[in-house]
Amino acid sequence: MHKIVLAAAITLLAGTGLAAAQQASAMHEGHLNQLDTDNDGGVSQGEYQTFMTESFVRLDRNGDGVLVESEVTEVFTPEQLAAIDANKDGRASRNEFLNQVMRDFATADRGGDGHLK
Ligand SMILES: [Ca+2]
Ligand SMILES: [Ca+2]
Ligand SMILES: [Ca+2]
Repeated sequence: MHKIVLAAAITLLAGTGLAAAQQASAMHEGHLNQLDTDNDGGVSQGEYQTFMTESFVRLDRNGDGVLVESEVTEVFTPEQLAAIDANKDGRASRNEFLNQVMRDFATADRGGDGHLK
């Protein structure tokens, strides 16, 4: 479950917007290359955070700075949204979203060097 947000964002990047949950294990080299904006062969925390911030903006259709279920119905299940919604107010703020995705980054960064390769 820890890769849910990354998988959903990659789905957004790919332009499908559907079936993110089914693609939770689909983080392969081609996706990482798209996040690797300086082409150094790895995805740094900064590259990851930049990408995820852009993803948040794309998801937040009404631009109010929070994601509600109707905005993310195509990429998150209600359970996934609840996992992001740390303060349980029914909405995922930008900080809650970024906290979750940076935890995902740390989990995925098995080498602990701050880069995903
Ligand atoms: Ca890079
Ligand atoms: Ca919104
Ligand atoms: Ca919240």
